[in-house]
Amino acid sequence: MASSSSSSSASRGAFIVFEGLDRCGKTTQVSRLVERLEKEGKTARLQKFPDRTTAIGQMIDAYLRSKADMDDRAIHLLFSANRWECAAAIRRDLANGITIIADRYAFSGIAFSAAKGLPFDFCLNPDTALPLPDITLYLTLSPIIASQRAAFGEERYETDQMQRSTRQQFALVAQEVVKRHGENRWREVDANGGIEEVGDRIWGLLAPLLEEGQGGGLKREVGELWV
Ligand code: Z5A
Ligand code: MG
Repeated sequence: MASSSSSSSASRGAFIVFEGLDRCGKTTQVSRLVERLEKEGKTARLQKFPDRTTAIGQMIDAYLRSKADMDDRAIHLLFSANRWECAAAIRRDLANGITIIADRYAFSGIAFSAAKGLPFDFCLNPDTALPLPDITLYLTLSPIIASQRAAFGEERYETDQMQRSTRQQFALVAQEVVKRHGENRWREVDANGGIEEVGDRIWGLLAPLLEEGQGGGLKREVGELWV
């Protein structure tokens, strides 16, 4: 799942998160970005959330595939715990100059659980002080196109009602990120169009951050989410 290699760079890696509703193309774009960065001589690692390979991740996987039921708060906390068990490795790799590209993060955690009716603050709090992404790219796609893409509807949250309500919650999450961490930390990307076209949009948006990193500008500490 992960792609990585070592780095001799003195500046830290960038922490880039992809978010968005189902089938908007996150996994496709995350994989392409890791490849493109490595071709350009940067070191990068893909981190998927949920990370279904850990013991906690396997419980989440069973829940998502409707093989197990769980209390809404309990599953929410497991998604958060799944991020916490990866947090030290993310900080370590960033410090070693490796760019981390995350396929979903705490923002999905809030949006999906709040869409089920849990209080927004309850959904936000367990992730407080996780590594703060340098930028989150929120991919937007027409719901009709998303629902026509391969495998939509196989997992628990893949219903029109849930997607609509999650979209509303993502808008509130975006406001919270901008309020607490500034507008540069959250960027919307139009995910309509071909894979390459969307990839070029993403590359264009990331250029300032990646150039800053190459120039040694990413020496500032990795922040703490919501702090
Ligand atoms: N969840 C949660 O509740 N709480 C949390 O804290 C977290 C997650 C972290 C599983 O996530 C569920 O977990 C998810 C949120 C919840 N719920 N739902 N529903 P996941 O990340 O494992 O889900 P996934 O299975 O990877 O699906 P996805 O992420 O929704 O899809 P995607 O990554 O955005 O899309 P894709 O796999 O890149 O592309 C989908 C298809 O479209 C594929 O056939 C591609 O080849 C095609 N594609 C991609 N881009 C294009 C373009 N541009 N044109 C045409 N076709 C394209
Ligand atoms: Mg995906």
